[in-house]
Amino acid sequence: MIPASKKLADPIAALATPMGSSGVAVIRLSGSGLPNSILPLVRDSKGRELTRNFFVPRQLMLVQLVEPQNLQTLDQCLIVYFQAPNSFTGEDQLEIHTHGSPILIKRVLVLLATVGIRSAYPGEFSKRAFLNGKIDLTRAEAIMALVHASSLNAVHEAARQMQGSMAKCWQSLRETLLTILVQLEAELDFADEEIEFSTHEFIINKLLDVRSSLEKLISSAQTGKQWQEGFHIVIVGKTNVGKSSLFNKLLEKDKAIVTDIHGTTRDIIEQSLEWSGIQFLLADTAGLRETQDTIEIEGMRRAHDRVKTADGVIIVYDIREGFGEAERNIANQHTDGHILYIANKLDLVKSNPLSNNQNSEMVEEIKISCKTGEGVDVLRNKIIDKFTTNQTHQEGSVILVARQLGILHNCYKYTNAALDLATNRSAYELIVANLRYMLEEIADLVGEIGYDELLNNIFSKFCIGK
Ligand SMILES: Nc1nc2c(ncn2[C@@H]2O[C@H](COP(=O)(O)OP(=O)(O)O)[C@@H](O)[C@H]2O)c(=O)[nH]1
Ligand SMILES: [Mg+2]
Repeated sequence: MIPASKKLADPIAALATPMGSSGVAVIRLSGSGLPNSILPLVRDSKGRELTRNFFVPRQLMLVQLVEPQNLQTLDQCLIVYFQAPNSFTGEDQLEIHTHGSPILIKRVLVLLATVGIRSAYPGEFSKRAFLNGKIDLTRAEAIMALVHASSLNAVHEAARQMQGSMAKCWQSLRETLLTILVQLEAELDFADEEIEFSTHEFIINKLLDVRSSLEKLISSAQTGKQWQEGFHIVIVGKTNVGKSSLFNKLLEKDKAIVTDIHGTTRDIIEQSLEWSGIQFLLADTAGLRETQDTIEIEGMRRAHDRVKTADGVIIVYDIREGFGEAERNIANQHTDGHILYIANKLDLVKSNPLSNNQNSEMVEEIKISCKTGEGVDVLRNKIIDKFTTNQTHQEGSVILVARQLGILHNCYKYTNAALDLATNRSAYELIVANLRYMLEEIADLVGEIGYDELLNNIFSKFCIGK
């Protein structure tokens, strides 16, 4: 059997940039034997053979890539060498910067395989970085989050996490938990009877600290989720008021069908878009009216559901009819109060002022015309303002992958259980158990790196023989 460490260093290669025609493509290599193993595939700019000394760490070297059988040149390219352990993976690493030709890239990958450098599995570089202690799991996940970021805010957040912001949070939580655990276990070992009152107080206070940090994290993760996935905005209103026209206008494309026939839109039509670096998911819905049509009824049900869960609701009505009961009913379903009232078809009142409905209820509305485009820009800015304020992406708000969010919720559950037990001054062994569950979850999250050191560190500060 190959020893684990040997297996790990097995050299791998992968295209790090998207496959397609481009100025430059980067092929990444990692593992043992580099750069020696690629020597048959490279020559210097004059066509001379190279030795491994040619590759000075962290310097871009100009080389020719050649077919090893007939030395035919494939490309002139740049190679940079990162010497272990000073590389992303912690292994010897190379980056080959070729021109971005898909045929060339495939050929290079085949040639690399012929010299014993196989194609990497998805995520294998990051996995190696983790296994070699270069990054913890939260940082590995931050790299994924950065690659898939859907807004500028998400990019900033991922960058912070790559620098270890989440790892620090978890680490500090872990330290607090360990402090409580150590104190409690020591007392349980040495005390014959009751736990001292001061210890009891200490445990309660520390657990309250833990709970409040967890609450902060959970709430900022919820905001973070919106920044990552986009703010969900739904357009609702009666039929024929111009919802689909507005949807198209905001998207600046003709996506939803617009006709003067009532009940044209039946299903929810969605489109994501970005304004000022913020991601939105805009939804057009079936108009609300009395109908026997089964499909339309289902469409309306879905529209109502959306109103309840959306981050923002845009209620559209015909300016000539004004805001009435139907619109008020929709507004009542959305409890967060993130609603904009849009009086559409302004052009028609301008051309016929008498058509304005005097019975319209007073609401703070934005008057627009989807036909002329008047007011649509104002509305767009209002959407950004209204639906994203109070949710400003601050330093503290975090975007967590589902796995981390799950662990956060579990920890919250265990902390509450421990607090209940501690308040009753009973079953301290169960508090210990809850603390241990949490520590296990967190260890899963960040990996076991540094666990022993951390324990030693905490024990060294703790005077057990008091
Ligand atoms: N005059 C005028 N007509 C509009 C305006 N917005 C939409 N319409 C028309 O109203 C009708 C219904 O529009 P549509 O967007 O399908 O409404 P929906 O049922 O709410 O989605 C269509 O004939 C549109 O051309 C507007 O601002 N002014
Ligand atoms: Mg429609």
